[in-house]
Amino acid sequence: MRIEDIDWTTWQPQRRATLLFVVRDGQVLLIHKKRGLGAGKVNGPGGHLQDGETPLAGAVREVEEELGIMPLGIEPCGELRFQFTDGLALLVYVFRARDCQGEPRESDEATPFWAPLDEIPFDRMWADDPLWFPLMLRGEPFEGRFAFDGDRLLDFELVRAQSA
Ligand code: 6U4
Repeated sequence: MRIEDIDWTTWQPQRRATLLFVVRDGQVLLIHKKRGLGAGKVNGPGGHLQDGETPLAGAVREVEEELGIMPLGIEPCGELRFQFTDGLALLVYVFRARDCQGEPRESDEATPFWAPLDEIPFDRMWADDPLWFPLMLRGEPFEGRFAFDGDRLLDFELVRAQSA
């Protein structure tokens, strides 16, 4: 499956989800994800949106549920559209926060850790992450489209957006 094989004008996500990265003092707050889509991988805290919830509200709720902290100074960074060969169509809203209140703690969904910005463990993350992470860290809005077969990245298109 290639990006140009997908009709993005009619593409509709079955699920909408969030990712939020707290970036502070030269480090980014990541998690070892314990369950759900991407279990076993390193990622940011996040999860799927509830009915009627805005992306920002969902992102804040997920960080609070997974790590027990309140993100502060949140900015939207980008949108990622994933089409999986098994039919899953997923839209992910990415946010960045400049601080957080409270100490991140482990939950049944996630084990948190701070990673120095020059030691981000991309080999344990989704294959698309190294493509857009630098834009997120620089605060440059982006839009990405990705074709996946399981966790194998087949094809992608990544552009800078006017605003996230
Ligand atoms: P809940 O129960 O809402 O926490 P969860 O399984 O975490 O569910 P789900 O299944 O909607 O959420 O999956 C979406 C989560 O997985 C989001 O946090 C984004 C993340 N995710 C999925 N594919 C990804 C990918 N290719 N790259 C990436 N994150 C991805 O960086």
